[in-house]
Amino acid sequence: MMQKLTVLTLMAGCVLLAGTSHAGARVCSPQTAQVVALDECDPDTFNAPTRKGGLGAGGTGFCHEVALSAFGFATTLGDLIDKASKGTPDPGWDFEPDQLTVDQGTTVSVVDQGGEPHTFTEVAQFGGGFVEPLNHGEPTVPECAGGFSNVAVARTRVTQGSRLDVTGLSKGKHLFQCCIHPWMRMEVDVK
Ligand SMILES: [Cu+2]
Repeated sequence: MMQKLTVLTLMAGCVLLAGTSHAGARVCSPQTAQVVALDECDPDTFNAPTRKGGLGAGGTGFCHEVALSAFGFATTLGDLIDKASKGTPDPGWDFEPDQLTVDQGTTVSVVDQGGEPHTFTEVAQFGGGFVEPLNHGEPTVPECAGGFSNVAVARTRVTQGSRLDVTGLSKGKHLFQCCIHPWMRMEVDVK
């Protein structure tokens, strides 16, 4: 089900971008592999103009709280944190696909189709992110340390509707995770 959805989404994305004057060839080229970051947030609600303080107070509350936690570390995290702390994080928050095999030189292009900011951060080993209550006891991996105040982390951020291109990957196995929701993990194998 999720696989099918992803494929349809990618096709739609390709057509959409091909219609614009710039990025068409690049996005639809076989040398680009797409990854989709998914979450359970409604981007429209999240971005509602009624929001207070710029982070969706007019929205559902749920995603609003999670977003604030990502930036401020201080808000109640509700269901998401509850599930994460029990070791059963919400599977709706995910990178698709879970594994990708690409030729060297391929651009891995990550689009965020949820309503939340994520990061697509290469790590030596999977582990916790920088929002400790979401880590299920795993220590923060060094690559995520400092959160968005660390420019190396900030540059891997993918906000709702935006795209992050990862280029120059060496041959071998690469691990990527979200530094906010650390159960969002995937492997890219470069041939
Ligand atoms: Cu995330």
